[in-house]
Amino acid sequence: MYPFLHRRKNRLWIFITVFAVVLVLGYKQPANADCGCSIGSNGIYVMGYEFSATSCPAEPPSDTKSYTYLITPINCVGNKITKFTSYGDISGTPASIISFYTSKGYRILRNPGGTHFLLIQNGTYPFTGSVVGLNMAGLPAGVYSTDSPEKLNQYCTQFSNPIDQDGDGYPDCLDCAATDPNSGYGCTAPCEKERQLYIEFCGGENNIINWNESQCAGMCKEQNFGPTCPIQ
Ligand SMILES: [Ca+2]
Repeated sequence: MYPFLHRRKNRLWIFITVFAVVLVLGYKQPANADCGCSIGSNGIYVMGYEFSATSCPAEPPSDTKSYTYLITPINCVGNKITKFTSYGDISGTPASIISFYTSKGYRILRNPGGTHFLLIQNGTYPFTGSVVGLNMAGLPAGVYSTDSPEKLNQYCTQFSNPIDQDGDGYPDCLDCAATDPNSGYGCTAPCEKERQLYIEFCGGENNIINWNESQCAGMCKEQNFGPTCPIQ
């Protein structure tokens, strides 16, 4: 057998094996189930504020970089974080916002980059329900995250920038699959492996984009490779 063909056959088996493993392990629940809430035992549905930065996080992320944030008062309506009205915007660093609002008693849920905050009210009429799966009852002022911190990359109510191509609330720069509305977090590693293997098998990304069937050896039936891993 020609060494080239032998190598190609080995690659085919590696491809099939890894694809099967990725399919089994890489399946994720749709990300759109997030931005959820529930009302607590005191019946208070007024939650506080959502702050959504109008630009992407600094690289590397920094809590001392200044952003402009849209301010949205939010309520919990029908188990969804819902816009109540608009308050315009504010400029500041993640550090300054955290410092100011914790001093006012707020419980702050933040994304890793510091571009998205949910400020949950406390005091006389505290919100005691859950926010993105986190139970707020009795929680003191402070900074909190969720079990998967990237869940909080999903903006819940309003924003126009950064761009969100698939409309799932995760801006492109915070979305692990920017053209798949069912994937917003938790898919980077398996998707990237799957994508790289696909590109390698087909002898380069151009062969996929231009759909070179002989290079792809009959393995690649669609330009978009599976529901969670589009070629971007
Ligand atoms: Ca998105």
